[in-house]
Amino acid sequence: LGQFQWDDPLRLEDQLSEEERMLRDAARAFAEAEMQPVVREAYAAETANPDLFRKMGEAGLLGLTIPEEYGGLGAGYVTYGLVAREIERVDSGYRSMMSVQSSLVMYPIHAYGSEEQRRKYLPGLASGELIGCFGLTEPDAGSDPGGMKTRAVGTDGGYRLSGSKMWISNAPFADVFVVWAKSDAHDGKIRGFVLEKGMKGLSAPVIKGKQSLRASTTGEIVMDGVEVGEDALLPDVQGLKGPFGCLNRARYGIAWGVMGAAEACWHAARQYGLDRKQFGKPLAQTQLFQKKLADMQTEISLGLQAALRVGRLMDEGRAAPEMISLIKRNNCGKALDVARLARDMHGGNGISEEYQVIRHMMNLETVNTYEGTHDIHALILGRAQTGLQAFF
Ligand code: TGC
Ligand code: FAD
Repeated sequence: LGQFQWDDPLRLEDQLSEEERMLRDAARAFAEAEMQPVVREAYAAETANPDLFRKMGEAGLLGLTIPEEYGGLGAGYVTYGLVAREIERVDSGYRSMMSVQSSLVMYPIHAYGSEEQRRKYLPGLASGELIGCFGLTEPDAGSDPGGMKTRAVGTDGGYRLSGSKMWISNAPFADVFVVWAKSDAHDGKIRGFVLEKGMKGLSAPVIKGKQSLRASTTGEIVMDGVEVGEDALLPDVQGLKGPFGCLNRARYGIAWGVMGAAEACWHAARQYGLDRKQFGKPLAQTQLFQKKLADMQTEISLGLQAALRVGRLMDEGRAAPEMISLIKRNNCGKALDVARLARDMHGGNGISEEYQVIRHMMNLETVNTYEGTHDIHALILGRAQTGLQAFF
C-alpha cells in the first residue's frame, strides 16, 4: 500500500509532468518573492501595483498558452492552471490580473485577431509592458451579456463606439481594451474591438470602496463616441461565442486558482490548531476541529483532481464548456466554504488581516460571482441535462 501524504492526499504531484512541476515551482517562488511581501499593504490601501505586470511578464507568467513567436511560452492548460493556483495562494486579485491579461485579452487577440493585431499587441502584453482589460459586463447587463447596450456604428472607414462597461478588472491603468459591442454594420451582432488608452472619448474611472479583491484595480469603461478604424475590429468571430470562448479559458483557470486560495486557508487553519491551546490541549486535538480539517482536505483534493481532468481534456481539445461550468461553480463554492471555516477556526484572530484568511474569504465572494455566478453555472448545467433553459 502507498503512503498517505496529508497535503497531497490523492497524489496530484505524481500526475504532473516534470515540465509542469518546474513551471509550477517557478510560479510559486515568484509569488512568494514578489507578491506575498506586498499583498497585505496593497489590499489595505486598495491599490494594485501596475509594475507587477512587468514582473509577471519577466517571469513568463503572462499568456503562458500563447505560442512563443508572439511572446508566450506555448505551454498547456494544465500548466496555466497550476500557475493560477500558485498566484491565488497569495491573493485572488493577483490571479485576476494575470488571468484577465492571459485569457481575456491575449487569447482573443490571438484567436480572433488579424496577424497585424497579433504582432502589434501580443509581445507587449506578454512582457507586461502593455496592460490589458476585457469589457463585457455593463451596468444593466451582467449575467445576461446578450442584453448589452454598447453600440458600434459604422463610419467612413471604421466604427464609432458608445456605451459603458462596469466592473472591469485592470481598466483604470489599461493600455489595451478588448470591448464587446453590438455592431449595426454587422446586423446588430456582437463584435469585439481593440481600443487603446488615450483614444478620444475613452475613459476608465476607477471603482473605489470594494470590500473584496482590493489588491486588484477595477473600473468602468466609458466610450463616448470613440472613433476607430477597421483595424480595431477583431475579424474572426461574431456573436456571444466570442466573449464566451475567452471566458471558457478564464473560468477554467479560476477553478484551479480558488483551490490555491483554499489551500492557503486550510494550511493556516491546521497550523493554527496545532499551535493554539484551549482547555489544556491543542485545538487540533478536538473532534470538531479535525472534522473541519477533513472536510477541507476532501473538498480541495477532489476539486484539484477535477480541475486536472478538465485541464488534460483542454490540452487534448476535448473539454466542453459545461465541464468548465461544473468545476468553476464547484471549486468557487467549496473554496468559499473552506475560507469561511478557516476564518472561524482562527477565532478572533481570524478577523485580523495579519492571519490573511479573512482576505481570502472576502476575495472569494467576488470570484464566486464573476465569470458567471454560482447560480448561473447551475442553470448552464441544468440546461445541459434537461434541455430546458431556465434563464428567462
Ligand atoms: P446562449 O444562447 O446560451 O449562447 C449564445 C451563443 O454563445 C455560445 N456559447 C458559448 N460558446 C462558447 N463557449 C461557451 N461557454 C458558450 N456559451 C454559449 C452559444 O453556442 C451561442 O452561439 P450561437 O452561435 O448559437 O449564437 O446565450 P444566453 O444569452 O442564453 O446565455 C446565457 C448564459 C447565462 C449562459 C450566459 O450569458 C452566461 O454565461 N452569463 C454569465 C456572464 C459572465 O460570465 N460574465 C463574465 C464577464 S467577464 C468577467 O467576469 C471577468 S472577471 C475576470 C477576473 O478579474 O479574473
Ligand atoms: P446580476 O446578473 O445582476 O446577478 C445578481 C444575482 O442574481 C446573482 O445572484 C445571480 O446569480 C442572480 N441571477 C441573475 N440571473 C438569474 C437568473 N436568470 N436566475 C436566477 N438567478 C439569477 N466583467 C467584465 O466584463 N470584465 C471584468 O474584467 C470583470 N471584472 C470583475 C471584477 C470584479 C471585482 C467584479 C465584482 C466583477 C467583475 N466583472 C467583470 C463583472 C462580473 O462578471 C459580473 O459581476 C457577474 O457576471 C454578475 O453580474 P451582475 O453583477 O450584473 O449580477
